[in-house]
Amino acid sequence: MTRLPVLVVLPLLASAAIAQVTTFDRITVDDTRLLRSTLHYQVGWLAPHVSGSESGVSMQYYGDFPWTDIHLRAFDPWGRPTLPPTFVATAARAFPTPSLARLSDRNLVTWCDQHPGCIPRAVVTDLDGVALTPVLELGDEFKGGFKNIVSDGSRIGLTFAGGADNCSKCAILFQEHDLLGALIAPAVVVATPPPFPISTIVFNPTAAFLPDGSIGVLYNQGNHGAIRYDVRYRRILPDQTLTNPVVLPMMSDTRGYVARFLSDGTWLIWWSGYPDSSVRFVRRFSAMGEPLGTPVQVDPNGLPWIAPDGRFVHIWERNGNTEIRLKMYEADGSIAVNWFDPTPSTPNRPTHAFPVDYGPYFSSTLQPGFRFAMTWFAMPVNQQVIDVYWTTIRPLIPGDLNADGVLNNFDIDAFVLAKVNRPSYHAAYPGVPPEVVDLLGDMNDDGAFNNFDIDPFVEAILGSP
Ligand SMILES: [Ca+2]
Ligand SMILES: [Ca+2]
Repeated sequence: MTRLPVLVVLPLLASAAIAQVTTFDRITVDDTRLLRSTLHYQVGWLAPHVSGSESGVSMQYYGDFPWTDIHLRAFDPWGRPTLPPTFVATAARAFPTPSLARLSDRNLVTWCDQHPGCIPRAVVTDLDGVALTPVLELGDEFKGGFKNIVSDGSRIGLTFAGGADNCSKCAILFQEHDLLGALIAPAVVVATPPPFPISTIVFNPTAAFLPDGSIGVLYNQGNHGAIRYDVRYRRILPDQTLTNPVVLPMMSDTRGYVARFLSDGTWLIWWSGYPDSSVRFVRRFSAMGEPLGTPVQVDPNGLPWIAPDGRFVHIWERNGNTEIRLKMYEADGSIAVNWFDPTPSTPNRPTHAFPVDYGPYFSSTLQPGFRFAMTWFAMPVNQQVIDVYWTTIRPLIPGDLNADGVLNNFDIDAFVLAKVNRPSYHAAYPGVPPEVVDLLGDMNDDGAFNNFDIDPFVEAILGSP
């Protein structure tokens, strides 16, 4: 999803004066109702990178010229800002590639600093953006970049695709830190390519802390000339020794693979096929790297974001990157919501008006329960101010007035309270945005929450698990 920040050539007029109010609306795709929230503002900032956890989503980005000041913002799961633009640190050079990890109670703000190559630096902050550490050097021997940041709640793991002498695809490394960034153990070299053929490379690592105390690391290895790559898997045992590499039963093209270790203790791996690069698959694998089930073919368009519950979203920049489309999948690979445009149209901006050369630039994350969050630029041609949007999409479950993601008996009291005494409802459910109550209570889909919704609510409750 990364894209070179070519937008910098444009004058960025700081005009943050417009009110920043999150608005909510409902969109319907086939028979699925979705709740969308939108925050729109106009500022000069670049290279956003977002990361989510159960507690919400944080965004790391660079402020106005010269684009060395690193800032944070944060949002609750409804898309409302919880942290205004907050300065964190200054990088030594402009556009140090951001890579953020939001944990349950803190942010690991990382960037790839200085030329040539990359010196990985980081600051740990709390969720209010207050730095808990000075700027940390995460090691300068890698000359590569972080590819993946993971945490089990007590440790932070970083994978690098790097190597000596500024070689970006010569080694896969993993190193482990505590929650304040202190190194726990020296970096482990997980993979280096064999000396022959010379064009063999290793890259694209993904790691996870496994339930048995070991660390699983996936990576691509293959021939750069033939653009065919294995996906390999090794585990780092608690004594820092490595298991033998397992070659997983798949071959990928240049798009490689995308993987996530799920909360049920399995890997979900998505890959782009080889030699037929027009096909994409997902498949489950055990924590040991054993294939489970059979590969499921998914849409050939887009790249996936995988949530910890195994649900995933294909994100497709269609028509020469002028449109953003989403398609949502259940954890078994079946389609949950077909392609739709998540971007709202505004009076100032015709839908999909991305100038082809400049956008859209966006970064996104997916949390369990199909909670998708995305920041994106929309920049109509000839307009000298960058419109920035924060858009969230989540299933709109009619009747789920306690907003726990399911409709059941526990919603009865909340439904009645919302219907008969709205102030008491807001007091009892302060986490639910007042603007979405009428959307949640509209059982019969007529655009209003009123007495005609009572019977459909009762019917839905009787039919619920
Ligand atoms: Ca509920
Ligand atoms: Ca209604």
